[in-house]
Amino acid sequence: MMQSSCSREHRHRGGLAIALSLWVAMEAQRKKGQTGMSASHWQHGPAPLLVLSCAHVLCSDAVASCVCLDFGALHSLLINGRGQFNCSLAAAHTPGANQCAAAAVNTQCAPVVFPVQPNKTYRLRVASTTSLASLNLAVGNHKLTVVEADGNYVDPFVVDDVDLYSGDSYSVLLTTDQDTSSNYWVSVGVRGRQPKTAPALAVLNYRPNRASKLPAVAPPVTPAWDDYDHSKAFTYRIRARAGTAPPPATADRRIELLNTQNKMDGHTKWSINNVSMVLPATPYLGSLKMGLKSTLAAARPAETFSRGYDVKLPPPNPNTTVGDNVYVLAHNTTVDVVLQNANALSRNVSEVHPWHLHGHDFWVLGYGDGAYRGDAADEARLNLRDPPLRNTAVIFPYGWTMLRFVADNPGVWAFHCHIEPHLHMGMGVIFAEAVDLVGKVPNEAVSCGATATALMAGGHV
Ligand SMILES: [Cu+2]
Repeated sequence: MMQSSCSREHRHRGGLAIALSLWVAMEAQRKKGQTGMSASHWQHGPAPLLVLSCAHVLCSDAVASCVCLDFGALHSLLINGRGQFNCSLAAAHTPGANQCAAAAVNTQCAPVVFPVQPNKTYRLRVASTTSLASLNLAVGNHKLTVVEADGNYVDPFVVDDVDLYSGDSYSVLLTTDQDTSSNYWVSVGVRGRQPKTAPALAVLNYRPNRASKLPAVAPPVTPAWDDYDHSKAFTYRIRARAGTAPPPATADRRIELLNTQNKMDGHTKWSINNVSMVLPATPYLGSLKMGLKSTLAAARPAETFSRGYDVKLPPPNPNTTVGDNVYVLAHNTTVDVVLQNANALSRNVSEVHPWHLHGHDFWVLGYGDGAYRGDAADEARLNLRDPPLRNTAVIFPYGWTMLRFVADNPGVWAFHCHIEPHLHMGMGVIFAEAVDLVGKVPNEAVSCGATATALMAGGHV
C-alpha cells in the first residue's frame, strides 16, 4: 500500500543519492551437461551477493522541488557497491576516461570478483536499482540464458547481453565453458541516455586462476545507448514459461495513460493524461478508508486521451495541472492499461520509462510503435497466449505498451515510472482497489494530514 510519500519498497533505493545501481547474485550452480536451462531445476547454493550502483552523484537541492532534470554526470556505476571511479582500471579499458590515475587504485575501486569453477552452470540474479539510467550487462566470451524476470519464470532464451531498466530483475544462466586459463570481464554500460559514465567492470574468476589475473580479452562492449532496435529485440523475446497462468481472455475496463512532459510555473513536469501526480498530505489509504471528502479530488482522472494527439511532436500546449490521480477499481475486475509514450518538450526527444506496479504482477500483452489506436492492427500485436508476468514494463520512445492485471489485492497501490525523479515530477497514478476489504490500518500509518485529525476526533480506520 502506498502511504503518502514516506514509504519505499524493494528496489527503490535511498532516494537520489544512488542513481545507478545493479545487484547481481550468483546463487546456484550445477555441472555442465545438465543445462536444461530450466531455473526450477536448480540447486540453490550459497549466494554471494553482487551489487552495481552509482557513487559520487552530485545532485542539487533543486531535486526536492522537482525542477532538476539533469542530475549531472554520474561518476561511476557500481557492481555490488564497487566501481572504477578514480581508478586506473577504468582508464585502461574506457576510451577517453581520464579521471583515473594509477596511484589512486585502492580496494574500494577494485572490481568485484565472482569466483567460479570451470564447466558448471551458474544462476546470476541481477537487479537494477537505478534511479535514472538504464543499464546493459554482458560477460566476455559467455552467452547468457534468461530464465526469470521479476520473480516469474520465462521461456528460456539465449542472449549476448541483458537490458535492465530501473526496477527490473532477471535470472540468467551462465555456463563456464570457456578457456579455463583465463578470467573474463563482466561489463555494465549505460543505456537509454547519453552515457557520461564509464562502464562498470567485474571479474569472472575461473578458479584456480588468481582473481588478480587480468582477463586476456577486453571487456565486452555493451550496445549503443540509443540502439532501441536492440532493446526491443530483447524485450520482445520475453515470453512466459509454459505453465504460467494465462491472462483472462477479456478485460472489464481499459485505462489509457498518455505520458507527456510539461511545464508548470516554470518547472518541468511529467504528466499522465495532462495531470501531474502530486502526493497529497493525507495518505491515500486513510482518506479512502475513512471516507474523507476533503483530501482527494472529487473528479476522477481521465481514462483515455485524444486520438488526435500527435505523439511525434512536443505537446501543443505544454501547460499542465496537478492532481492525486486516483483510479478506483472494482474488486476482482480485469483491467487493461495502455501506456502511451510521446515526444517530450524538446523536439525529437522521447525517453524510455519503466513503469512499475505495486501489489500485483501484470501480463505484458504487447508493444507498438507510434500512437495506440485500439484498432485491428493494434489488437494483432497483442499476445494472449504466453505473455510474461512482470511488475515492471518499459515503454519505448514514441511507442505504447499494453498490460493486463486482475484487481484482486485490496489496497491502494502506486503505479509509476520507476525512474525516481520522474515519479517525483508527477509520472504516476494510484489504483485504489476494494479499500473496504482492507483490514484495520495501523494508527501509525494514518497519523498525518486529515486522517490524524479524524483519528484524534475518535474516527476509526
Ligand atoms: Cu520516466
